[in-house]
Parts: sequence; C-alpha cells; structure tokens
Amino acid sequence: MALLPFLFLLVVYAVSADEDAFIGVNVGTALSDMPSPTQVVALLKAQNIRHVRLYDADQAMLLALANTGIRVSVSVPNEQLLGIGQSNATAANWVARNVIVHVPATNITAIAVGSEVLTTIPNAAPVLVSALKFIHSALVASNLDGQIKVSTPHSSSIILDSFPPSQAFFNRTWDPVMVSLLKFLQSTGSYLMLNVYPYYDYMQSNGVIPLDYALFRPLPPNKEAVDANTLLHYTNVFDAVVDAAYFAMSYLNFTNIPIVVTESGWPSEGDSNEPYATIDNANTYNSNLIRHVLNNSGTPKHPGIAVSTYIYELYNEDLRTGPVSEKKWGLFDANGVPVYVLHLTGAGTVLANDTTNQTFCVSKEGVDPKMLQAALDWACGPGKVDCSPLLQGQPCYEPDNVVAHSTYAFNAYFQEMDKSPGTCDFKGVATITTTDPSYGSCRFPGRYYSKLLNQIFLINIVPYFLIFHLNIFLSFFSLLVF
Ligand SMILES: *[C@@H]1O[C@H](CO)[C@@H](O)[C@H](O)[C@H]1NC(C)=O
Ligand SMILES: *[C@@H]1O[C@H](CO)[C@@H](O)[C@H](O)[C@H]1NC(C)=O
Ligand SMILES: *[C@@H]1O[C@H](CO)[C@@H](O)[C@H](O)[C@H]1NC(C)=O
Ligand SMILES: *[C@@H]1O[C@H](CO)[C@@H](O)[C@H](O)[C@H]1NC(C)=O
Ligand SMILES: *[C@@H]1O[C@H](CO)[C@@H](O)[C@H](O)[C@H]1NC(C)=O
Ligand SMILES: *[C@@H]1O[C@H](CO)[C@@H](O)[C@H](O)[C@H]1NC(C)=O
Ligand SMILES: CC(=O)N[C@H]1CO[C@H](CO)[C@@H](O)[C@@H]1O
Repeated sequence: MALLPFLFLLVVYAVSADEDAFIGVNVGTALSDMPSPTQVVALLKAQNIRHVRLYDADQAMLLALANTGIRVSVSVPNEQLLGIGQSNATAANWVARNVIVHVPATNITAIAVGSEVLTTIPNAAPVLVSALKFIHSALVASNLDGQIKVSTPHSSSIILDSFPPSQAFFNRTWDPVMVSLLKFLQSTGSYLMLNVYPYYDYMQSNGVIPLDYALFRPLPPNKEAVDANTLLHYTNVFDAVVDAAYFAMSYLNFTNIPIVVTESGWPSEGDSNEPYATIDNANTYNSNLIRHVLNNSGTPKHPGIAVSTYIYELYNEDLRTGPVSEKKWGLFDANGVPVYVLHLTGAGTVLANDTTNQTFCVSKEGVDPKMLQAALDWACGPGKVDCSPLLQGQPCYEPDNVVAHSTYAFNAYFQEMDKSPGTCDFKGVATITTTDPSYGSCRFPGRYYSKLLNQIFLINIVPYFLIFHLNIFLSFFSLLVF
C-alpha cells in the first residue's frame, strides 16, 4: 500500500512541466540571394524570434548570432555523420571547431546530430547513437553538457500505427537503435526531436482527414477524433502525432523523455497537384501552431507539458528542388518581407510582423539636380552602394533621371547603415519617409537591404519529406469519426 502514492507521483511527474514552451524557426539557406548572416539576425531580432535551428554550424552565422540572446540549435549535417559516428576524435574536433569557439557569446543550446537519419540515410543508422555519444562526451570534457543537449531529429514516419495514438510504435526495424537512443536521451536529460507535418498527413489522406483537423481549426464535437483506448479527444493532427510519439516511447518503456518538434509548417504555394498549399492555409496553420504551442496546453496525453516547436521555415528557399511547394515553406522572402502577415494578436510575442516603423530614405523634392548627382556619385562610389540595379536594362533604370536614381541609392545606403542617425542626409538633399518608394519590379526593401551576394553558402541538406502511413489515419477516421 505504501508504494502506491509513490508510484502515482512517478506517473504524474513522468515528463516534467517546469519549462514554458517556445517557438523557434528553422533557417534553411538554399536561396539564390541568401541574406548575409547580419541581415538574417536583423530579421530575427525585428521579428522577436528568440530560438533558431541551423542545419549546419556555419561560422559566420554563429558569429552574427553572438551576444544577441538568441538560442541556437546547431546541426551535424548528414554527410558528416559517418565520420563522427566512427571516431571519437573526429567528434571532439567537430565540437571544438563548431561549438566551443562560439560559446558562451553565442548561446548554443542543442546539437542536432544528423537529420531524419533512419529514413534518409539508413546505412548510417548503426553509428547514429555512437555519434551522439561521442559529441556528448566532447561536451562533458568541456563542461558544456549541462547547457547543450544532444539529440537527433526524426521523421514522424518512423512511428507506425500512429492512429489512434495509444497504439503507436516505432518501426520495429529500428528498435535496437531506438532503445539505445532513448537510453542516451534519458540518461543525458535530453529530448526526442521530431518533425511533424500535418500538411503531408492531410494531403495523403484523400480527404479522410478533415482540413480543419490539420489546421487546428475548431471541429464540432462529433467530428473530434477519440482514441478508443484512452478516451482522449484529439482536436488536431499535430497533437495526435506528438502523442503517438509519446506512446511509441512508452511502448519501449521510456516514459520521461520530453519532445521538441524540430520542424513543422505549411507551404504557401504549390503546383496544381498541391491545391492546399495556399497562403491562407499556411497562415492559418502557422498562426494556430504558434498560439497552440505558446499556450503551454501540451497534448491530451501530457497536458501542460511543453512541446516547443521550430517552424519550418524562415525563408522561402528558391533553390530547393522537387514540387513547387518545396520552395514555399518560408515565412519571409529573401528581402525579409513577410510572405503573409500572421494572425497573431498581442505585441511582443514572436513574429510580431510589425511594419509600422518601416522607414525609407528618399531624395528631397525641388533640390538642385547637380547636388543630387554629386550625392548619387558619392553613394555609388565611396559609399559602396551596389548601384547595379540602376544600370540600363536593370529593374530600377527607369525612370532614368537623377531624382529616381538618387532615391534608390540613398535608401540603399541608409538601410546598409542600419538607418543610423545622419545616414539619410547627403548634405541636406535626402529625407526619411515611411512611404515605400518601390515601383514595378524595382523594390526598396525597408527593413533589410539585400545585397547581391557573391558569397557561397553551404546549401543544407534538409531531408526529403517522408512517406507517411496514412492507411492508419484512414482506418482511424473511418472507425472513430465517420
Ligand atoms: C542561454 O539559453 C539558456 C536556455 O534558454 C538560458 O537558460 C540561458 O540563460 C541563456 N544564456 C544566456 C547567456 O543568455
Ligand atoms: C572521447 O573523447 C572524450 C573527449 O572528447 C573523452 O572524454 C572520452 O573519454 C572519449 N571516449 C572514448 C570512448 O574514447
Ligand atoms: C520499417 O523500416 C524499414 C527499413 O527502413 C522499411 O523497409 C519498412 O518499410 C518500414 N516499415 C513500414 C511499415 O513502414
Ligand atoms: C517493458 O516493461 C515491461 C514490464 O516490466 C516488460 O514486460 C517489457 O518486456 C518491457 N518492454 C521492453 C521493450 O523493454
Ligand atoms: C489555452 O489553454 C487553455 C487551458 O490550458 C485552454 O482552455 C484554451 O482553450 C487554450 N487556448 C488555445 C488558443 O489553445
Ligand atoms: C515605432 O517607433 C517609435 C519611435 O521611435 C517608438 O516609440 C514605437 O515604440 C515604435 N513602435 C513599434 C511597434 O516598435
Ligand atoms: C503581433 C502583431 O503585431 N500582429 C499584427 C500583424 O499584422 C496584422 C496586420 O497588419 C495586425 O492586425 C496584427 O495585429
């Protein structure tokens, strides 16, 4: 008898609730005009994004993130996994070069070792856990293991029979790897990293999953999915997938490992086979996701337990191959202009989308054209503005006059200088305005001036998404909902 209250406590505190959930954003870099690290960080700050995940450990990006307070999850790219998983020294070297040199100035809080390894490069599965252990022991040696967690993001397609969630289990092919991984996560106080894409679940369900259920929209009670084993009610796909992962872990007797969703999102555009990739749906999904996560409501299985989530993703990545939607998961375009304005209320939260204080620098009306020309020459010369868009045939050539051209150059300089005081003057011929002077294809970015970069960035390998197991969704819904 005396044991009972103790067991009860154990169950209640199985997954601890002492932290608030956060929203982070993934920063993919497959853009033809990838903004510079400074510009990326300016966007993160302006949008109040306090957590990011990088797909590598790019040095320039980590330097730009220094002393910003932004929490950073770095990644060991898949192509480096085999080397690291086979050699403790290689792992220690990776940590030394990519982590130790940056902390504490850059607040690195997690290392994601590989990405969807079991489903994208299964040949590396045998060394996956060694890779995590080697990376971890290098952190221990530097006394950083307390502040930096080590884990590896999984595709949710490794969870089979996801619906109802109480019957979910990991694909048994991976049991030996998963057991050893979960032991590692448990013993190091880390978390399971999971990528959750209700968009694909919905797309592949052929209409069986209601769109509202994928988008977190309210469902009539008789349409809510009920797990017959637990009687838990599911009002959205996201929670159901996260709970399926909790159940799959408990099936292997691991009940105290929290979950962080490393990727979730919705594309804003697609080709004719992707009719649900729309701006409205993307906005609805991401807005509701942010509210849901920040509300700390947890999931039906673990109410109140934080499920922090990184939105996929910051930028539309035009260089990604595959269907149109692959390029359209971003919240912003390369200039930092929002693809859509999230339906979020309350200032000060993440993704404030505040454009009210957008300012531009333009040439004053009625000033001496010779003075404008001199200022223009200075801006494009010593001022180091990239004036190539003003050349014949380029988007800002027309109208070909000194007023229009100097406005372009003045603004470019002003944005480059982070709008610091005195940088929109040009001996009195320039002035600040809140009206966007852009016209046609000549864009005047207000917040971020996107230089034409010749820098070459590592193009990350974000794994290809996932084959889901929707037959299970189908049977779940046909049994329980319809
Ligand atoms: C780094 O992030 C952790 C986790 O959010 C936080 O507890 C810590 O205070 C941060 N450190 C700094 C220096 O901001
Ligand atoms: C691996 O390297 C770390 C230092 O990075 C060391 O503390 C640990 O003992 C090594 N482990 C093995 C198995 O060699
Ligand atoms: C389980 O994983 C193995 C190895 O990747 C794969 O061949 C198999 O199709 C998966 N099983 C299911 C039901 O998806
Ligand atoms: C989980 O624990 C139960 C009860 O102790 C045991 O019967 C079962 O074999 C364990 N399962 C695994 C996968 O270890
Ligand atoms: C926030 O959580 C509370 C309970 O914790 C719940 O009643 C409320 O509906 C939630 N709001 C949203 C928007 O999810
Ligand atoms: C806009 O700028 C003004 C003046 O600098 C400032 O007082 C105000 O707080 C800013 N508004 C926002 C939403 O940042
Ligand atoms: C948080 C926030 O400021 N959200 C705003 C985003 O933009 C829309 C439209 O401009 C506003 O209505 C929101 O309040």
